[in-house]
Amino acid sequence: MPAVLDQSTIACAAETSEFGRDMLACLGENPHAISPKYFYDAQGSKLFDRICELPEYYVTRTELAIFRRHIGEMAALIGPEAEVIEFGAGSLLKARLLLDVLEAPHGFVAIDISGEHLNAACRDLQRSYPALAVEAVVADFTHPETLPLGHSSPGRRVGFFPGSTIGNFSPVQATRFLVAAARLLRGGGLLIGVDLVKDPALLHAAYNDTAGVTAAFNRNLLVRANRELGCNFAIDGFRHYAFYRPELQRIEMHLISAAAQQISLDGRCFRFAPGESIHTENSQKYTVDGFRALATACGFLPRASWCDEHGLFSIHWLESPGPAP
Ligand code: AVI
Repeated sequence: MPAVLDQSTIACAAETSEFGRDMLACLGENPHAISPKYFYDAQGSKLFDRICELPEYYVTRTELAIFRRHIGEMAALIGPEAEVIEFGAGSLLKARLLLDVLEAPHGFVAIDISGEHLNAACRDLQRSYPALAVEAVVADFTHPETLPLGHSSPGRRVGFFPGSTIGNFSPVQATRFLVAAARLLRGGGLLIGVDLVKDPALLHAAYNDTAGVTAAFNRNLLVRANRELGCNFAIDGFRHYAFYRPELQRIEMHLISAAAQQISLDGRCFRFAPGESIHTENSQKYTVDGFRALATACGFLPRASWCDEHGLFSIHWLESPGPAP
């Protein structure tokens, strides 16, 4: 993407890019909503890394503590010569914890839509584990049924999906993902991190940090739309708003228009009234039993679940019965 776009290139980007089409749909519909996947440009990924370090954001450090404590049991359940497939690739820190204790892992495949980040992370991993077959697959991991994966391992195929990213899927997307993953991982299983229902005050703090990093992460969507699509969002004209909906067991993130304003995209003009919202993310929280029931309905056999002592976060080992595909 060139640093400065002329108007015809921008109009074209709005029409032809997936982000452009989705933003047009978002602005044109009421209520306005867009997928949280558009948060993660280079700046959004950096802001998310900062969120993971925040004192209020318990998710990352709690999941890491559970991994560190129980990784031996997890590795024993997975067994020898596994081929590990990570859905989405962050720093691969959690994958390293697993690879360090697995018995003779056969291969590691990381799947992510962002090729640049993925390739760098995989090169690093290969340097640390020279005997391991490391592969980077640039693809949309939210659709496991479309992944171009051959099966070469003598051991089990094991999906690895930490971070509670499944919480950012809608209930329909989560079900579709788990059904497709159960098929892909038949004969093996899925090790998955899932955030839990908890005191709403803790959730509120985690998504409304005092340093304002989550607010910047939310607003970065508008910065990205201005840069890539030629929109004219006044970044300060939208307020970060995150709250817990107990009846749906989810955090919702919104951007709220502070005043009446007009947003243009692709030669069209969209009016925002004061208080009007763009719904940017859901973060679903589960109970341990609720998530195990969902996994079972999608074709998995939940074999083990681990939590921290405060019941904030859970990790599940779900087996997928039957012969490998
Ligand atoms: C990536 N995902 C699990 C994060 C979450 O907690 O839902 C994204 C996030 N949104 C705001 N803070 C963090």
